[in-house]
Amino acid sequence: MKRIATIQDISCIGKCSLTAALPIISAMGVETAIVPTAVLSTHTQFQNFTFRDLTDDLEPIRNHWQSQGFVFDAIYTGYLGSERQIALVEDYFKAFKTENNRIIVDPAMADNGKLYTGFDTHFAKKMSTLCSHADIILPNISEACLMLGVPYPGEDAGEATVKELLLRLAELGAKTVVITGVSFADGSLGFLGYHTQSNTFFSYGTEKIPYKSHGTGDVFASAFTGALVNDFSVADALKIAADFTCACIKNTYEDPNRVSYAVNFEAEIPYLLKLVLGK
Ligand code: PXL
Repeated sequence: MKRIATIQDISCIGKCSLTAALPIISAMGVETAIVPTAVLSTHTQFQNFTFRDLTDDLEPIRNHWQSQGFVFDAIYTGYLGSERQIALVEDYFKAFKTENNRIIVDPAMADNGKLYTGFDTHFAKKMSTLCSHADIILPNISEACLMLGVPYPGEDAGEATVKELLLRLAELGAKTVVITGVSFADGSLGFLGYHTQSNTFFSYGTEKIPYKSHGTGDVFASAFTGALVNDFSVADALKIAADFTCACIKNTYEDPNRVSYAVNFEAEIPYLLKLVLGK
């Protein structure tokens, strides 16, 4: 069985980070080893959330895993709580990167041009160094701009602007850079990416649902990781992730009991498996 390691927080309520990654990647038939970086009562979009910092556990967990000789088909990181955590995650990359596996970094730290509570521009710069060690990075437009230190052009930034961001992100060093949440001229919403080795752009859009849900970046990155480890190409794994995420947002939008702080990804897991098994 394939196995990945994912390093991010546990938000007890909010269906993001590990509470999205673990069920989604496991459902795709991939063992999902987790490194919880913190335990929060909710994600940080709520007021007065609790935060149990687990930074001191990161090094002992890595040491123990190394002593046992564990290997991983991918290492996927999402929300990280501090610059120190980013440095400790770089040690995981050094310890577990092989010629045959891939590092996926989703620099989850901002949306709509604003950093999440608790982060500053220095943190964003540090996140860009983590991205430089990745094979594939998955920022949204806000995260891309914050890592590059350029002004935020808004969610409706045109393709030309996003392509410029991609070229600058590519200079950080990842093999494939992808910006998510891109609005296309035909009215669709999706991703625009750039393969550095072949110097080529690629893109994909799905129906734009008039609803913004929290945690969709984590759902996208998790489905992408699961599909990639299931031997889909980067481009096809990204399409699966986009189709699944779109279905999750649509499901949430159509749910009369929806909550704004979480996305209904569970209901669409059967659809995700159809996408993966139908290859
Ligand atoms: O979905 C990204 C995310 C993950 N983890 C925590 C968050 C957020 C976004 O707000 O607060 C703790």
